Amino acid sequence: MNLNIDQIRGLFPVLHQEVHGKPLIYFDNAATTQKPKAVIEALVNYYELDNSNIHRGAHALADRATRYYENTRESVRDFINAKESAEIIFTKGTTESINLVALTFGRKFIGKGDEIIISTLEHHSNIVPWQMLCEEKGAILKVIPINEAGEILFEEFEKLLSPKTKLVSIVHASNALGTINPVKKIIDAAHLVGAKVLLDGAQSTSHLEIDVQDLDCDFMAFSAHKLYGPTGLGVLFGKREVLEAMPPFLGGGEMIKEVTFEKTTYNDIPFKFEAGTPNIADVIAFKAALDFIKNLKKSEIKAHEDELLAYANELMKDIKGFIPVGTAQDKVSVLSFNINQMHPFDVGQMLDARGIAVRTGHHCTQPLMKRFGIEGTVRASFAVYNTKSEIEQLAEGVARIARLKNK
Ligand code: C6P
Repeated sequence: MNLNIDQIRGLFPVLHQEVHGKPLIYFDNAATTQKPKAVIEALVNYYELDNSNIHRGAHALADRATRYYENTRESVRDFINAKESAEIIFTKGTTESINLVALTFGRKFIGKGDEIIISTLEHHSNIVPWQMLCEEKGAILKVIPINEAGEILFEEFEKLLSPKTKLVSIVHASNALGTINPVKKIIDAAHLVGAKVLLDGAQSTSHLEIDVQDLDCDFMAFSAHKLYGPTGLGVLFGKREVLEAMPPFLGGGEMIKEVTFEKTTYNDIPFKFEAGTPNIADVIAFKAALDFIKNLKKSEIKAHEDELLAYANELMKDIKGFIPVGTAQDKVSVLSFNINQMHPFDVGQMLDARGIAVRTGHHCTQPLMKRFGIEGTVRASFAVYNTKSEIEQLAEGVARIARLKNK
């Protein structure tokens, strides 16, 4: 089956507008994807028909809202093939999911002299929480180096592993370069020394089939807003036995079984990690995003995006002054580049004037930019609703901007 991209575009109201008098070309999908009508309608329906607090009301609206909320949990379980929906915790996003692990698992199980391994490719969200934990506990942060293409050096990773390694926290697909890490191999090697593994799935979940049972990761963190879903919502997957061994994250309503002034007993997972009234509306609407992806099939989405990336590379490679950054063999649809002697922000502004939305800068990966000796890049990231004709317009824009500089 070939995807009908025109039909898919019809489902995204935001795409049909002009910016600076030009039709919008949205290539900032790694920052956040646009939302299909079904997601927007689910939000409106919830507030118009079902708005109610969940898990505690004795009335029809509360029952309905609770059922829809838990339906999404089941959809997420299915989406990543977790064993049970109790292993799915709703958070504010990837950032909060990673911090949750650092502040609960990390505080309990990582101590002085223990080691945490991350990679050069990490987003700040997967660096800073571990630095904070290391500072607090006297633990040590180790970093896997990468090659010029932006691929981790697996042999170097193996050298870093030891019985002192308590956690490997690694990005599945890089937001800045698109590199897909060999996570299955990484997880297997980490488990051999008894370390747990957290996957940062912020950029992989919208492009790649995810099976957490097959991967055997202990944790996976991702955000709904990069998956055609609402902002302010994320997921932490954790294996039951690991989640059960962890202390709670925030204290408050919902995460308890019984409270007395002397002692509190905690609720079962996943509720132990969901204190307070959660982001009910966005959780409910997220199901529509997951259904959208499921209906199209991930493999079809990936095939279309791969084709767009290959076409972009083909059109750009001969542009004088075009410098690709991140040329890994295995990539998601991220094209990061610079134009000789131009500041990425200036390039971004000139593309914006043509209606083309890209992201510029360090992409919250400053150590990675430093590794390449650059301040930042221009990043065009593609989603299922992008077209070859949009890629042609990007290439034409880049060629014109590069010519201006070369004059
Ligand atoms: N990257 C980008 O433009 P939040 O903000 O919590 O939803 O996701 C954080 C995050 C963590 N890891 C990776 C690999 C990411 O790409 C992101 C978000 C966006 O690249 C915003 S900086």
